[in-house]
Amino acid sequence: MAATLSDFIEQARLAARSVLEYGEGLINPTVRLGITGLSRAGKTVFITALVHGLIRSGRLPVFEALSEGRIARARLAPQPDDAVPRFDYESHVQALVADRVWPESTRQISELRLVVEYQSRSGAMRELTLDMVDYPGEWLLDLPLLSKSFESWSAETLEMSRRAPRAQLAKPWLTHLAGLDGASPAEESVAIDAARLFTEYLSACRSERYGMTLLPPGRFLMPGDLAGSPALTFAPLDVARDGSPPSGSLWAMMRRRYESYKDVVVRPFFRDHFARLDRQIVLIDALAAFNAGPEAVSELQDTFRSLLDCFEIGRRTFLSALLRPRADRILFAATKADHLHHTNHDRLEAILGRMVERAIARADVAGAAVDVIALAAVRATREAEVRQGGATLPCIVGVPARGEHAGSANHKDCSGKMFDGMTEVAVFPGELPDDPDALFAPGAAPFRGLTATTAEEADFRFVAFRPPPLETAGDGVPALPHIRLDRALQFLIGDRLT
Ligand SMILES: Nc1nc2c(ncn2[C@@H]2O[C@H](COP(=O)(O)OP(=O)(O)O)[C@@H](O)[C@H]2O)c(=O)[nH]1
Ligand SMILES: [Mg+2]
Repeated sequence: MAATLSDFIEQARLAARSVLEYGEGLINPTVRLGITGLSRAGKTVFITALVHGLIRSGRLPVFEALSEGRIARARLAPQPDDAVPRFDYESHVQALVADRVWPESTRQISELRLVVEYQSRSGAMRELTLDMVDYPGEWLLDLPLLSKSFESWSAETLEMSRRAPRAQLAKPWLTHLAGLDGASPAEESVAIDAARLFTEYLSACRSERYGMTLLPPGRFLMPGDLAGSPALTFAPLDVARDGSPPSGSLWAMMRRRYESYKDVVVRPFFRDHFARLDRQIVLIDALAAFNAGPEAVSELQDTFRSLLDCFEIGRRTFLSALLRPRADRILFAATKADHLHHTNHDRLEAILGRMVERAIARADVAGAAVDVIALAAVRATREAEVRQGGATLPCIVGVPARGEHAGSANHKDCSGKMFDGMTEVAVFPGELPDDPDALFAPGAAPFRGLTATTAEEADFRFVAFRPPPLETAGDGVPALPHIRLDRALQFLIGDRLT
């Protein structure tokens, strides 16, 4: 990418702040942890469970500082950024623990500071400040746009829209596009129509049935206060990759707005948030992809690639020698593993590992440690073996949320039934393939999801459960049950507490 003046200004600002933050870091060791994921991936639940676990000393045996008894106390403290909303920890805990409902969803960035008082392995008392930043994964997936021209972004987006199952969803937009001439005079009403049809296509791809995940520009699906502004009123055009637009043309207008989107949305996000992260966890609802079908699962693999590209782009484009190395640990976590029997947790992890392996080989995120994990920040289910027609099915037991439907892949007794939100049931969610290669073999269609069939016929059906009652930890402190939350914590901050 050619460096522009705004990139240089960006770098200078980043460098100045980095020096400042570095100075503060010497006095007060601080880890800035980014928690990202597409909407509904489980960010709010993850942060709430993590903070609850640390403040209440939950059951976290793999998290060494805690299991070795070296954490004296963890407490919330005022956050460093005045202009970022505070993560509403208290309400979220109230919802989860007292009301046993999932916290309400939020769609903006938020921040929370936690101070951990601990004893180092050498015996000295120390403090680690943990700043957690919760931001939409959609914004992260915008970073690759920084290195793409309007023309190459258009070409890539068009190419993708012609593949199954996107092609059928893209029809109205593509039909409109076929009638457009990029060289014709710019007209606002044409841009508005194109942007609307393009946005409708993106939002159809994201639906539960199709479960597509690679849908930039992120703000088209989450416009916030930019809704209706010119920076969001553009769409790809069918123009030459290396061409340039006649002045005053529709093409010139679309290109200018695409560049504005980068200036107004993507660069500030990069500068103010992404470039300052020391550690990163990316939460992924892989089970939503399994609900949708093999196409969604295979798209997840492309999404990983794009995510790893983001970290690579960060290093290549913006970081100068003055900046301390950032995001030196990246954890990809499949959330809601409690929707599976434990025999499937390892399979889920193996599938993710396989997806990331390819992505890492390509993205070359030199210098950062990358790992994958299947976890449930809050475990809403127990396990049970259920006998059915001579076979034993590995089931999970929980209270399905009110209004959820069971599919035929679930336990026979409740097929097609609607749940009341009070009754505990055993369900069989389906089994993940034990050989990840089977999923990604060319032309393989190893299972049926919502994309191809009905909920009743689909091979997987992950119903939503209500949050669980509290468990009591060894010392009588009530704790939220989880799966591998302690392993995630150990990877993300364990080394900073030694
Ligand atoms: N069973 C289970 N469900 C979860 C878990 N985490 C999230 N969920 C479900 O996913 C939904 C979205 O989670 P949330 O944290 O709000 O997602 P966010 O949009 O990424 O902040 C919740 O309302 C829950 O239904 C988990 O650990 N276990
Ligand atoms: Mg949230």
